Amino acid sequence: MAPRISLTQYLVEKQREKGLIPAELRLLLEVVARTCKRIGYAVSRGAIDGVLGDAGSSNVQGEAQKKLDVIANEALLEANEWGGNLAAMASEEMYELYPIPHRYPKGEFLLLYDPLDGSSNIDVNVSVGTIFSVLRLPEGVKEPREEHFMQPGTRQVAAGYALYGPSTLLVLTVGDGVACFTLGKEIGSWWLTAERMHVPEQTREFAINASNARHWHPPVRRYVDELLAGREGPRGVDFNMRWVASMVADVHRILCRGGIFMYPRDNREPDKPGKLRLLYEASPMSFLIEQAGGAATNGHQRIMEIVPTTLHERVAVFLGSKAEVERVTSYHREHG
Ligand code: P6P
Repeated sequence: MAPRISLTQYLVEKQREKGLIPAELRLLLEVVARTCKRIGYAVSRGAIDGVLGDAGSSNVQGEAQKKLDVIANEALLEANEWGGNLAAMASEEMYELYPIPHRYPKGEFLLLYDPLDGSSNIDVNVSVGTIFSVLRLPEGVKEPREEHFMQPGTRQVAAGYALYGPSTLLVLTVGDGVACFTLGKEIGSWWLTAERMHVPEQTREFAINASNARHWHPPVRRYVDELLAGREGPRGVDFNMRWVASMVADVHRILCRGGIFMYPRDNREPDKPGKLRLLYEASPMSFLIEQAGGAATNGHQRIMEIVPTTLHERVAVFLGSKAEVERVTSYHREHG
C-alpha cells in the first residue's frame, strides 16, 4: 500500500509544486490543525475532566457559553498569537477582534473561527466541530481594525473545519479542491484520507430544523412541502431528512454524499437575516462547498459574494447539491 500522505506533506506540495500557498499560510494552517487536535482531546475527555456544561458566561450573541467553548477559544488564541503569521483574530466567542500583542511579530493573515460549533450537543455526546477561515490583511495596513475583516468570502485564502466525531477529521481547502484528513491518534498525525471531496449535483436528502416550519417564509415553505410530498408530489420522488443541529456534522455529510442544508431567515425574529454567522460559519462552509462542486446562497445571492458590514453579522444559508440550492433560490426569486 502506498505510504499515506500527511497534512504537512499535502501543504508543502501545495506550497512547492503549485505555488498555491506561501510558507506563512502553510505554517498557520499547521498550527490551527495542531490546535484542533488539542480541542478534540478536551472534547473527548468530557465529563472525566469536568468540562461539560455551562461556563456561566454568555457570548456576543447572548448565548450561554459552554466550558468547552471557552477552552477551545483560548486554545486557538494561545497557539496562534506568537507565530508571526497573523495580524489579528476574530471569534464567535469574542465581541471585539483580537489584535496580535505588540510583544509578538505581526503577519499578513487574519484568522476567523467558531472555536466549537454545535456546542449545545456536547453534553449529549453528539459530534461538534471547529470552523475556521483565513483572509489576508489589506495591503499597507499596520493596525488591523474590524473594517479590515469586512471582506467577501471570495477573498478567503483558506477555510476548513475539524469534526470531533467517531473519527476526528480535518477538512480543508486552499482554493484547489477539498481534502479530508483523519487523525491517526497513535502518533497524532493528520493522514490524507480523501484528496478531492465532491458534492453530487443531485440529492434526495435535506437538512433543516422542521420545528420552525410555521415561521418560514413562502419560498422555503413551498420548497420543503414539495420535498415532503415525495413521489406523490411535484418532485415525483421521495426525500429523506437529517438534522444534527451541528453545522459541521451536517455539512460534512453533504460533502461526503450530497444533500442540502438550510437555515433560513424566518418570522421568529424578522429583523434577523438568519441564525448562522457569515464570517466564521457560512463563508468558510460556502468556500468548501463551492470548491467541492456545490452551491451556497442566502436565498438571493452567492454567500461568497456578500460584503460583510459587521464582525458577527448573520445570514440565511442554503448550501449543498447545486440542483437543489438553485431550485430553492429560484423560488425566492419567483416570490420576489
Ligand atoms: P437549531 C449550533 O448551535 C448552530 O450554530 C449550528 O451548528 C447548527 O446548524 C444550528 O445552530 C442549529 O440550530 O436552531 O436547530 O438549534
